[in-house]
Formats: sequence, C-alpha cells, structure tokens
Amino acid sequence: MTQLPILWSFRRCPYAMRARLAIASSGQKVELREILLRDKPAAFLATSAKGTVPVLDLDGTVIAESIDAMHWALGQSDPANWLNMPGEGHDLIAQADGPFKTALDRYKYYVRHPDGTRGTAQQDGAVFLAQLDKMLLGQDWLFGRPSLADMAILPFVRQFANTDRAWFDAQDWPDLLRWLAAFTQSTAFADVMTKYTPWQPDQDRVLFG
Ligand SMILES: N[C@@H](CCC(=O)N[C@@H](CS)C(=O)NCC(=O)O)C(=O)O
Repeated sequence: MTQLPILWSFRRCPYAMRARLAIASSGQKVELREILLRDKPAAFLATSAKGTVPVLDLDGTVIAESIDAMHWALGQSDPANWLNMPGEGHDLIAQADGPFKTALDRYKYYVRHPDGTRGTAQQDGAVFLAQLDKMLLGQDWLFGRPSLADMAILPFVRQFANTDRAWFDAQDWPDLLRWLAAFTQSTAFADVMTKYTPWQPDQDRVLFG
C-alpha cells in the first residue's frame, strides 16, 4: 500500500475543518484518522507535540498548524484557485485567528473565562463580523469568489453563530448570514463533515480527499 500523508482530525474542530476543506479542494489524498480530544491515542500524541488537531504527518515531517496544512494542500494543487486572493485576505485570517478567536472562546466557553462578561465577548466578536458583512455587500465571497480567507474563517463564524443562533440571526448583517448559509449548505462543507468512528491502531485506513 502506498504511504499517504496522515491527517489526524476531529470532526467538530474548526481548525480541523479548514484543513479538511483545503485538502478536499486540492484533491490530495490523505489517510484520515479521527480522534476524540478526551481520549487521544498514543500514536497521535507521538506525532503531535502540542496534542492539538489537525496534524498532518508527511512521512515524518509534521505540520501542526491548520493554516500551514491548508497552504500545504493548496500548494500541491489548487484547482479552485483559493490561494489567489489579495494580501488583505491574510490580514483577515490573522484577525480571525487572533482577536476574533479570543472573543469566540470567551463567548462560547464563558464559564471557563470568568474575567469579562459574555456580552463583552459577544460584542467584541460582532465588530469583526460586521466588518465581514460590509465586505460581503453585493458579492457572495469576501473577495468575489471563494478563497483561502473564506474557508479559513467560516468554520469559526459558524461556531460563533451556533453559540446563540437566535441572537446571531437577529443582527443586522444580512450579507454575513447569506455567506454563512451558502457555506453550511454547500456540498463542499457536507463532504468534510462525514462522521467517522475514532481511529484504532488495527483498523483499515480511511481515505479522504
Ligand atoms: N493553532 C492550532 C490550533 C489547533 C487547536 O487548538 N485545536 C483544538 C481543537 S479545535 C485542540 O486540538 N485542542 C486540544 C485539546 O482540546 O486537547 C491550529 O491552527 O491547528
């Protein structure tokens, strides 16, 4: 059997989602190993020094950051041209991964973050979301057509939305809502959300991509 890159993944993790989106778009085949974060296999921990998903194991070379996994996959092949986006796209991804993700964690897991109120975190996140809504005015994607920025950011926007769906849907950001709905209803998203049973050392490999 040919050795394929191994992707350690967790279905509901937004970082793992974006890695899977890029791998699926690239057409690169990988072996997918689903794990449970509360029961990490020894082989996963031996690969991932940080113990986080996603992790790509390229025959001993480890890619431990999801954005790097996206770049790796799209560097192999990028038929949808996701890498073709303005430099501003990278700044947006940095904002999403930095201040927006911090707000998301404080909002979603506010019990674990007793400093600051949940409402403040919601408002902090909303500032970024309103900025995206403005960019989406009159177009389906942040830069007119699907790009790395959409796919790197959308899984986190989805998580923010699902934290309090009624509140999210009541906000005045129609273009953001349309963007998120187009993503969550897409076959591309459905294709990366297939359920797998957690990996076992003696199982047949699961092909993905
Ligand atoms: N910066 C990393 C973050 C990955 C990350 O934090 N993943 C979470 C799951 S969404 C994780 O594995 N957490 C470890 C744990 O919960 O034990 C990346 O972009 O890949």
